[in-house]
Amino acid sequence: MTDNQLLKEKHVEYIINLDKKKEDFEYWVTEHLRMNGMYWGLSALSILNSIDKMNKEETIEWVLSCQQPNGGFSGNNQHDDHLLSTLSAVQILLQFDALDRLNIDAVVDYVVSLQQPDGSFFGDRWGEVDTRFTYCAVSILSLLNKLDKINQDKVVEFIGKCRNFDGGYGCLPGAESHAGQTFTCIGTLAILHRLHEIDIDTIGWWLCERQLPNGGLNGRPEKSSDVCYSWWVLSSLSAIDRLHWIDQDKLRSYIIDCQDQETGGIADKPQDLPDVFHTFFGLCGLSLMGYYNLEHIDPVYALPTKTLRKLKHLNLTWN
Ligand code: GRG
Ligand code: ZN
Repeated sequence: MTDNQLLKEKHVEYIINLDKKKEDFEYWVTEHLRMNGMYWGLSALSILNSIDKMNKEETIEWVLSCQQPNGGFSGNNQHDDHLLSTLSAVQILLQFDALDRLNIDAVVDYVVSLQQPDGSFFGDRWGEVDTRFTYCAVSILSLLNKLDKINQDKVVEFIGKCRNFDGGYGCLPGAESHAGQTFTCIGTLAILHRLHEIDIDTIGWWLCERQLPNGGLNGRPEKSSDVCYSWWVLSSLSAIDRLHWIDQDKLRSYIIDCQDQETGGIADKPQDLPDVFHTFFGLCGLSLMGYYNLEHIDPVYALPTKTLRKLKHLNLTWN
């Protein structure tokens, strides 16, 4: 147990040192996910108002070097393109104010080519379908002001098929409700300004029932709490204006207890080892709840609100 202190400086240290841990096993097993990792780390620094601690030019060059001939981005050099890494690449460039250096038309063609007749999206050329990929596609096109290039009604129709009786959403039609997938579906509907078409109170209840007696949130019934649901659940509640349906002070204490007092960083559960994914999403949760004077993160785009406000074409109705 700790007092309620957020170890801001230690978390900044933890993140900027991640790229120096090249002797670690974990560094190499996550090598193909470097683009996602870079987005989590950079965005965590943004929330902590320390984005200047990152080597801007070197990072931009590396991101641009991962754009493939088909327009999509890979997770690292010598890997294959995917919608997941393409969204992270756009999110990184946007935070560095470097979208003008991106071959936007190629990205848009890539995303558009992955939409299927039923409105769903493949994640890449290999044809896996998942509501995560729908969210990535819609977020990318919205950030680039190119949503008119896809069939948005079909997207909404497909998302509707992934909704379950409990109000939550799965990765495919008929799949179990999961908070992560619920974020992707609520986020997609929010971006397309179609949230008013769903039953907000039913999904609100399912989401707030994710809080456990220890204050943490789980991702579906009977599962244990995990800090990353402080994003997947809380962002969804925030987008539907139901953040006050959970006990925020108890969640704050849970996240604080997951900090590593020595190395900095936040873990999935108290006493576990920290990682950049849970560090970012733990900070996101605290930011959404308005604690510690953190930079505000947008619950739908998972980017700092101040960054999004520079994009005049966006209409952030949920903030
Ligand atoms: C820009 C924030 C952002 C996201 C991009 C990748 C993506 C779009 C969304 C991922 C949504 C998702 C499915 C999140 C859940 C991740 C997670 C913790 C999965 C663990 O699932 P299980 O079944 O864990 O291993 P539980 O907690 O259910 O035991
Ligand atoms: Zn987790």
